[in-house]
Amino acid sequence: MTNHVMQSFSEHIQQVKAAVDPLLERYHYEALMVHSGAPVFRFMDDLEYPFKVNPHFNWWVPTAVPNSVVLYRPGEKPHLFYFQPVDYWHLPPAPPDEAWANEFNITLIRKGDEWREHVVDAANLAVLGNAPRLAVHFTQAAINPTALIHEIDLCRIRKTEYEKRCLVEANIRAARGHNAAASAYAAGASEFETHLAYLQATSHSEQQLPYGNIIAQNEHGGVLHYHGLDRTPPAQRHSFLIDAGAEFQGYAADITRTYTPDTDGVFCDLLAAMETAQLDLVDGVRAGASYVDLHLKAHRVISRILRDADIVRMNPDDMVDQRVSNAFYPHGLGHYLGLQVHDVGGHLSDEVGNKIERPEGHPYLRLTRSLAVDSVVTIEPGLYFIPQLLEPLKARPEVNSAINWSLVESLQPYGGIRIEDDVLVLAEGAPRNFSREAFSQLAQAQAA
Ligand SMILES: [Mn+2]
Repeated sequence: MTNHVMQSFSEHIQQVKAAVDPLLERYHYEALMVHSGAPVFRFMDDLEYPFKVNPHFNWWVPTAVPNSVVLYRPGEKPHLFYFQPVDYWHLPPAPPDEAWANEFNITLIRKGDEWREHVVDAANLAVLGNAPRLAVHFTQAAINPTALIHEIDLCRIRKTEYEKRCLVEANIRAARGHNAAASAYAAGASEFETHLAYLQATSHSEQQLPYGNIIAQNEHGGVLHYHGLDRTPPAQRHSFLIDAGAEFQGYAADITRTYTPDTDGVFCDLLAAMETAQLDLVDGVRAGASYVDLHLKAHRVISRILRDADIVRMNPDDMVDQRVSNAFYPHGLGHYLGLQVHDVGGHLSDEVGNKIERPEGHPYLRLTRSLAVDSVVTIEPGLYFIPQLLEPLKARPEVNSAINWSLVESLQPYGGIRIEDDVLVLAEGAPRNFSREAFSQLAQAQAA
């Protein structure tokens, strides 16, 4: 493990405890139990789906181990029941790493439910997890109580120093992959070959990626979650969109870049304009700023780009008001990032049980809160030429006549543009851009 990151782990655990203590008191729980999750088997099969750890467990323990439990009573050292079976079929989890083991009292358990005999006082216990066996041991009310989870999720929005360092490492790892993918594309690779180059450079197996790579050439860039991975490159190469991440101790990076082999022309101009727009939107990530406002600003900026490129001959504000920009930019500006790629809390109100609704006409916006110091968000504006979304505009005579359809058709083979960075909200001034920092760190290392 990276020393520099783990130096801040002890402080992280103290902060997690300090966040959880008042919540347990408020809701009258004597203790919190977090289960890491159980493997899920395929239907009528003895093969498991790839194991994904309960992020609530990962918030406490920096490793993805199944059938394990953290039991925490305020004022005490958290107790970790760590699953290490005697198993000659599978590689058992490695012993707890000394870099974090000191923060816990640790009992190694050999069987799935062995922690149960140690968790005696179940009456005032809050249990977080989704292992089916939890329902055998606890009442429905004890498992995943919604008010407590709401409040814990609010805590998880603000990242500790340890979490920031994990996100930095994840970004460096992802940037390595992106550089390799860009080189592969420049050398004429197919989507599939580019994907393999990405895995090699990040040293991730497919299952370790925080989300499935989106590696899209030409019109595939206009399929928002494209996972096709064509084995042969297209005869004519117009564009390359890659949305791919990496993880570090459970924390995710989520980066998107778009390239074209063209050296001039409308798509080149659009790409340059979107790069400028994205950086400007990143600069708007300030403590206290409304993410909804930032998302709506993205609509205005993209509308201006559409007008300047002579794609839509309309006033940019009218484009936004009449939802024309939604046909070119049909997703949200981004989301929280952390242990989950689309991290928790995006719509939570500070008032427990309430949510902050999305603005009308923007059903895919994943974040509606104002930005708090130490929260991490993605900024990922996009501009696409998606036939299913553009076609309905033809039925609106005034909009139809404002669109330069021949130009739109010439751009459809390019699919689209998305540029995405991972950004930390600072107390004052412009944010920290983990993704751009990662790319420049790698460029400097290469130059040295
Ligand atoms: Mn994203």
